[in-house]
Amino acid sequence: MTGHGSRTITDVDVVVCSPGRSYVTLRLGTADGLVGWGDATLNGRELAVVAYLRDHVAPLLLGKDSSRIGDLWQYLYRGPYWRRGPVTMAAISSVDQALWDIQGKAAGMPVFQLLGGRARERLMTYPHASGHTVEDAIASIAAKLEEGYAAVRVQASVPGLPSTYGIHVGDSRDHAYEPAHTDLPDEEAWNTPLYLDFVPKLMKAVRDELGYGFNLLHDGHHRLTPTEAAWLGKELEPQRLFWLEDVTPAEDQSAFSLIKAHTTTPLAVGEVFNSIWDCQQLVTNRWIDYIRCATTHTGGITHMKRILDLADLYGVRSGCHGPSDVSPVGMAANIHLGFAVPNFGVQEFMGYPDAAAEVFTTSYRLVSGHLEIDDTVPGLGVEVDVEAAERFPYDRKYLPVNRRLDGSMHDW
Ligand code: CS2
Ligand code: MG
Repeated sequence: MTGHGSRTITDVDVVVCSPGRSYVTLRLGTADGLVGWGDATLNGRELAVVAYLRDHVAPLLLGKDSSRIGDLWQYLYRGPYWRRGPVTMAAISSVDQALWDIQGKAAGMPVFQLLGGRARERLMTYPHASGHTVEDAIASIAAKLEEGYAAVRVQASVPGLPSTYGIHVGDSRDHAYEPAHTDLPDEEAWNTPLYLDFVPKLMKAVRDELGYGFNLLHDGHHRLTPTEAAWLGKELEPQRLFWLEDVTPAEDQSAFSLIKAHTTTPLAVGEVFNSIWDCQQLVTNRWIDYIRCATTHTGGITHMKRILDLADLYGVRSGCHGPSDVSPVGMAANIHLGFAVPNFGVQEFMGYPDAAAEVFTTSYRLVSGHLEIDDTVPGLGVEVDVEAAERFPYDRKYLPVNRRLDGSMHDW
């Protein structure tokens, strides 16, 4: 639908910057001067989404009515013949977020008000704790609990492997810590027996030392077979985890039927999903407990709301992906949903490099390990300083790849 009114989209820009991490941010402007921001960051493949937006989406948006959020979503999803996939869906997500941002600004309301209004005072948040030894990992969790967090994810170096993904170097508040992001992919080594031997010992030591008064999480990064995952879930039952994440690659959704049949450890998955169809069997068969999709990669607020509504019918709660490679704009979209939906579970919040704060300012803030939001700021509440962004030109980085000890490729 072409728009002729004040809400007509008159300009479309894509801002690419790397203030410590790389971010792709869509800017939509309307005839009446409103500006909406959307996150289109696809870690390690950023420029593919930039091209999709600039070359194929921007021409379609100019002249459209920005208030028709649902119809524009359908237009971008059904229109191009080719559906889904991370590049397409990250692009659609950013348009959708920017349109909700504009809608909120036009209404003078924060987006969560448009989604049904505040359902809770603050969001439980989990950070990453890690260590090269069990003792270091426990100290890292203890420091997070001291800060007020009620939930903590823990990873530790697997003895016998030269390196383990997700372990911080230096101060864990230094978000340059993911040593993983390099000019060409690092090669990491993987060995399942060593991992399966270690993780139950790690989790038992954590509970023995720190007790059961907080929510404990662990991420498997898609590295086990369904049978191995079922064994690990059973083994960890005495440690009463909040969740065990990404135990196996989830292209094969039915693999989770086997895992779920064998363990009461709650399961979370979905950070690499990009549509409701990736979640459908997992949710409707009750094979998972938490759905991890991020608003940035799963079609924006419009589509995430549908996923979370479907999930709620089956007792599945949200646990939106929130690493530092989802930008503060995408994080805000997760947070507005989190404040409004009935089935909020937890919000991952890994934090951002200090330089990111020069580019993005937010109306949400972290207070004692929980997220709060300012009721008075309309839209998504994130402003982007484009001049500051220019000080941080795009810097291509890769995640590591993962090889078994015999040299063959393993899952991420
Ligand atoms: C991780 C991420 O946050 C998580 O749960 O799995 O750190 C992930 O490795 C990165 O987002 C990859 O882009
Ligand atoms: Mg993960």
